Amino acid sequence: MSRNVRVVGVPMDLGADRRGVDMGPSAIRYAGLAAAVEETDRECIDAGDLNVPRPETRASKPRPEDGRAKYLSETREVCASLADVVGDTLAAGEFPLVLGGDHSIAIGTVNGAARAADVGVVWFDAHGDFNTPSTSPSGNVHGMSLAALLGVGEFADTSWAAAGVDPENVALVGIRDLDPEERVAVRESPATVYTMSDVDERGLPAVVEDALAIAGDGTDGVHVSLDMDFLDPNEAPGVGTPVRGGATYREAHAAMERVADLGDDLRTMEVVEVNPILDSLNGTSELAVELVASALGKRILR
Ligand code: Z70
Ligand code: MN
Ligand code: MN
Ligand code: MN
Repeated sequence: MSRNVRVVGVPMDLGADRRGVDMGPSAIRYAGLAAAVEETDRECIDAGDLNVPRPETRASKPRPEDGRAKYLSETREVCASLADVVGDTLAAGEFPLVLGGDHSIAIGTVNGAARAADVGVVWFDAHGDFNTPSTSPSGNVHGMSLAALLGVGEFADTSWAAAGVDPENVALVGIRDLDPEERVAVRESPATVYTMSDVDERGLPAVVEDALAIAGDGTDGVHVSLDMDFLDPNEAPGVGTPVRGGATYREAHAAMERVADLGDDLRTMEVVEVNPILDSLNGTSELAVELVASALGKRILR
């Protein structure tokens, strides 16, 4: 794989309560993203950031038609533009690398990725992001994005799932925090869930190999969605919703090295939920950059 990388920043924090993830794209760039990408023998082109409305300029109370989901219309608009940028980037033969922002942006990335191809998804996260407006305890869309993409519950009648991703081709990895009704939805879904218990039993590389095989089975390519709270808070303190018991530094690198084995079948990637305000000296962004480099094929012996 030697497609040039086009970086798209999405300073989105409409989908999360802990304000600060909107600064993620800047922090990841400051941590040396372009240089790290270029070390993998690709050109790194920066497309800048998409426009995202400031929450202060909008009503935070959900519209009656949105149930408990906050800023759902604004999120839909940003995700529609992101899908266009990702679709155009792929059409131009480049590799879209999307920087969040909160995890609601995956709705845009995956819709763009799936525009001209059949894609599977591997979702690295502490959380399932499988809530719907009626099951969400918080009303935050970043906890609903995978459900939206797969047309779960009330999302079945919406355009969110336009991507047409087959849940059989979706695997979640690193899961350790599910809300009660979310747990039911995720168990009912044909998507495969690898919890941290599976990781403990089998080791992360073996779990990731299975997850990638599920996403790649019969599809044209794989989208990798990396929520930085997949990692343990000791490694990645700069995230909005830290959950103990996550992947270690070395496990996360090993996981991304398996991702790199996909070669050209890795169609798109996004890194989300970096919160520089809660971070320690930008370390979480530095780790995000390292993990992107591993996913793009950087090796210790080169
Ligand atoms: C909770 C909710 C969530 C990410 C937190 C949290 C969801 N299940 N997702 N951080 N990335 O509010 O729905
Ligand atoms: Mn998430
Ligand atoms: Mn998460
Ligand atoms: Mn299929």
